[in-house]
Amino acid sequence: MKTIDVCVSPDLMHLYDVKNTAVVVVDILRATSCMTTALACGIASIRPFAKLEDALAMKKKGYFTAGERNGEKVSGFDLGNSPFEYMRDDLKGKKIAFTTTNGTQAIAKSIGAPEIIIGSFLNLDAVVDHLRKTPHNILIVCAGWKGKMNLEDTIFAGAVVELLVNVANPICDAPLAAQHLYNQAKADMVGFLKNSSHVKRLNRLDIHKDIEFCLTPNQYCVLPVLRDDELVTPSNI
Ligand code: 3SL
Repeated sequence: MKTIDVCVSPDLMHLYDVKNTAVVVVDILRATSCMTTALACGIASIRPFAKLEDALAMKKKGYFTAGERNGEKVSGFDLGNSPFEYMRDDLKGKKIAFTTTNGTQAIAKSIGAPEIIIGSFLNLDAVVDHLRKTPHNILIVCAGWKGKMNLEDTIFAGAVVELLVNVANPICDAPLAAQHLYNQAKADMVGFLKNSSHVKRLNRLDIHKDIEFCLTPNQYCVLPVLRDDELVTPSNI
């Protein structure tokens, strides 16, 4: 049976070997929820950048610039990090250069894996269906917050572990802990997370509707995949 593991912070990536591994990058609030929404709503591709200036430089190449630092839209960027911003008709078919405080850093640290996919509650079933079929071992990389773990990404990881229970074997305690957390949280994720650090941070920005949306499972049946430096939703996976 293939194995499943959870890296609770990108700062722990040195402990994991991504060769022969399908990596699922997750930043529930809000980067990977935003990426999922954007691609589901018809954006052609998203190029993730760890550095702000690298994303900004893509403007000259015709890309929309998008993302945040500390939760707020970067000055001079076209778009921020709310999923609702990506539902606009005029963005259909456009390319986006995207950088965020944690989510795109986690993608950068996953480079080298044969498969890098984007997970969120919004596309949970699409992620799980794909992971059932992959021949690779599975690693869920939680973006956390500036090197620290957070509850919402770990709960998502636990949902994946739970849904793959007969297909992938937890290889250490992190996937087991994540699974326990998910089972505690699943009946009321918004309530469970109300005292969590990032929910409190985002509440200060008055974006409660983003939080509720990002915690709603299976809004979209898309699987964003990193191909040639861009996140796309190919039909042949
Ligand atoms: O850190 C990130 O990648 C973001 O998703 C953070 S925020 O939700 O926009 O604050």
